[in-house]
Amino acid sequence: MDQMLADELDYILRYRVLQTLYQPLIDSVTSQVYGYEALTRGPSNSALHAPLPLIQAATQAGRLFELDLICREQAIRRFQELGLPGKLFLNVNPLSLMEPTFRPGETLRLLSEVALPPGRVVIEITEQQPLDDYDVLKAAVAHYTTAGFEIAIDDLGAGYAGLRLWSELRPSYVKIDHHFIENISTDNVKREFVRSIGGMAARLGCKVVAEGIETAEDYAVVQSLGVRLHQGYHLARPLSEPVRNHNAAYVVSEPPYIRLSDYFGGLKRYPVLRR
Ligand SMILES: [Ca+2]
Repeated sequence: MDQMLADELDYILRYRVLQTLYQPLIDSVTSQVYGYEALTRGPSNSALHAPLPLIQAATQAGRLFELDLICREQAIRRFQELGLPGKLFLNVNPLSLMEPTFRPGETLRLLSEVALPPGRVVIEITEQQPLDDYDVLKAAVAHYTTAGFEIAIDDLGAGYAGLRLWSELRPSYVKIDHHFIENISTDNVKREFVRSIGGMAARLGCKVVAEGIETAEDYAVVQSLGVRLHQGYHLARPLSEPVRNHNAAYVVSEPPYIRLSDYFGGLKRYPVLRR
């Protein structure tokens, strides 16, 4: 990794210059918000703004666990500050769960500090990360489920390990990757794929989330296939102060993004982390 990027990462982690956005999951039966997925962004003018380069840089620097923990902490604190309803879906990198420095009590301690019961938190584990040690992951996940958290398999169908993870981890949710949802209204193969995931999930007592719903046509098809929980730009964008009522006719405008240059030279005044 080049030095500039390493410095930028160091800066972002040190001063926690990260923003948490929340994207609602909508329950199509009640038309209400079911919960929110927390999504993290770096500063808007940084090469590490988008999640992927940020995660890649942290992985290369051996600081993935640190990044994960900061993201999680911010997501939980802000969720409670905003008093958001429903469940909080947190992306947790399986590699970070498997890191030797992983401290399992950390999240529980934080939740009790902000009085958020673990039963309202869903840990999303992506299937996109190649894994070689399922036993370690299973042990980490068992810790969470014993403590009362729920588990979701994220990006189902995007990688190679989805069905294996599903059978090993016995999640409460599977989130179907947006690839299978986009243009489902005109694609029979995608429709059959989603239909069979729905059938399998129903028999296993697992809830299905369709991600990446961007059009009314796709939304109608996914609903007709019996998928109850939905997420996507067609329904609600990720925002730092997201909608609470899905039917609300207002749009909350996004506050200006954090810019790195605002903080260089003015670090002391920067209110990054509310403790
Ligand atoms: Ca996710």
